[in-house]
Amino acid sequence: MASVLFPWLAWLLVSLAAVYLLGHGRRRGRPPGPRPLPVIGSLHLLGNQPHRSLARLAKVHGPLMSLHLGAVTTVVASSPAAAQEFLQRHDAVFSNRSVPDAAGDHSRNSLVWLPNAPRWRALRKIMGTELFAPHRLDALQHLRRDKVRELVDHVGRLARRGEAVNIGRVAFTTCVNLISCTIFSRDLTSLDDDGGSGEFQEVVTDIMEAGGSPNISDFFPALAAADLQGWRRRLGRLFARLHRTFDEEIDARLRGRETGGPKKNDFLDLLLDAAEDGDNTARLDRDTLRSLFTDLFGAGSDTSSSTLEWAMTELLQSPASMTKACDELATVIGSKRSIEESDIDRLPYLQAVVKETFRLHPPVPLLIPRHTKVDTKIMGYTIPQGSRVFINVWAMGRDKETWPEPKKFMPERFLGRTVDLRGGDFDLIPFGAGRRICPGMPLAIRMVHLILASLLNQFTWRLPDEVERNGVDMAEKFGVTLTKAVPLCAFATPL
Ligand code: HEM
Ligand SMILES: *[C@@H]1O[C@H](CO)[C@@H](O)[C@H](O)[C@H]1NC(C)=O
Ligand SMILES: CC(=O)N[C@H]1CO[C@H](CO)[C@@H](O)[C@@H]1O
Repeated sequence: MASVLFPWLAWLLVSLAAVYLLGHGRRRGRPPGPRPLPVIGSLHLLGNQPHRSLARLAKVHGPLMSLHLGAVTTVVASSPAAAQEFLQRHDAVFSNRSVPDAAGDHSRNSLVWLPNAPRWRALRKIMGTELFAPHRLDALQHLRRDKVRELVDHVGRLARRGEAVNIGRVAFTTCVNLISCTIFSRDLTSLDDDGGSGEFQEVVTDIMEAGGSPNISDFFPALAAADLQGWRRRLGRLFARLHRTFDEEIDARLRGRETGGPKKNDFLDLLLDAAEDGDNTARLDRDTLRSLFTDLFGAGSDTSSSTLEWAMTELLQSPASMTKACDELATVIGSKRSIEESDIDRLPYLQAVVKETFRLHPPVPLLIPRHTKVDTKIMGYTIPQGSRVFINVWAMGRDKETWPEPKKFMPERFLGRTVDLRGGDFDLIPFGAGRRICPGMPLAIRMVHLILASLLNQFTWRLPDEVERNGVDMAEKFGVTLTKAVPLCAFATPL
């Protein structure tokens, strides 16, 4: 019997090995993934909702998967355990970015794209110990309080005129102004002047969209110099417009300082002070300031306002949660008083609403891509040098292993258990984790809670009738930020 079977078995083994070697020869030891096509690899599987397609692929290939996107090996982590490997255990190895071609010159001075080297570390240090330190944020909170009062007044005016409120739009303007108060002690846009803020919003959303769109140059680095689709040129123009605005602020402040004007102790003053200090590692020249401000507005405004729009969208479709959030505010604050940033600690249900919103609608669904120059072993697989690494927090938020009834908006799930959203708990990492964690997180957390609480504490909200009947269109638009494709408009009634 054995003699009959042997040649057949041998043939089977040899051919299996051949298939294996031909198909996977270049990917031995790498995380599993879809079989690539010639040239494009698996690009055709990505579509225009990459976070969703990658989540579907991860269901087949597992929480640590690798795929060829064009000429670039791309590794995707889709579970808390896999994310932890990259962002905690091997954080140092993966703390460089994979820089999209469209970033162009901007990446040379940008906190977001600079590699983990002394200059980036010096800039991060200024962020952590100066700009976003709690005492600094506290010192400027009166400016943010004024901006939120303006928002409430503006919504009140719209309510009296019977006009619907475009939540994303007003939230965006308010977030931009909260950030610009914190940086420049001044507004950059206004709620009433639709033209001006419209333009600023357009520039920032264009930058976010262009920055997030998968582009030929990023999958075929050899073609990047040609900038085939013109994204680098287009973004270059958008950046130039922002830089003009920032230059005006910086020049005016420098003139003021020369003539001995009073210090404002906002971010700009702190940065100008730091620039005058001897230590030059951060190299705070004009180009760097421009890039830094571009980063802060770019990374801070769309992300925060999109969170607010999704939070309101979910609450408007979940009356029980809306009632609980409003009852909590009525009990703890009362509609007579405006919310302070220090009140947030006393609003556990509101915090749960924000966490639940981050779980279902993480503003940065794949985090910002990491990159490594060395081969690294993770979960028994080899992550080859040169890989681009995505952490699919969108998939993690909807995984039924971690979250019972994952599709349901249910803030209560966060009441019984303590889940930290600041990078300490890998189940929920909307801000990333490790060395590259979002440095603006302390400001973002204040802004989002403050604005949401103020909108809920002063008004009751309802959807337009036809939307109430047909349901809210929940479609997403993928970019660096995952925004709502159809803007949410709702009617407010003052309490
Ligand atoms: C809801 C609001 C926000 C969310 C969800 C968010 C999320 C993120 C995420 C996921 C990253 C990448 C982290 C990683 O790679 O592990 C990031 C990076 C960054 N964020 Fe935020 N962010 C928000 C608001 C802000 C604000 C308000 C600012 C500043 C004003 C800001 C400034 C930055 C900067 C400068 C980086 C790059 C850091 C680096 O590469 O070293 N973000 N953010
Ligand atoms: C990160 O980038 C820097 C500068 O390009 C390089 O020196 C360093 O080796 C990189 N680190 C890793 C782990 O890839
Ligand atoms: C190849 C590719 O996906 N190109 C994209 C580059 O970015 C723009 C902006 O969203 C997309 O429209 C292109 O399809």
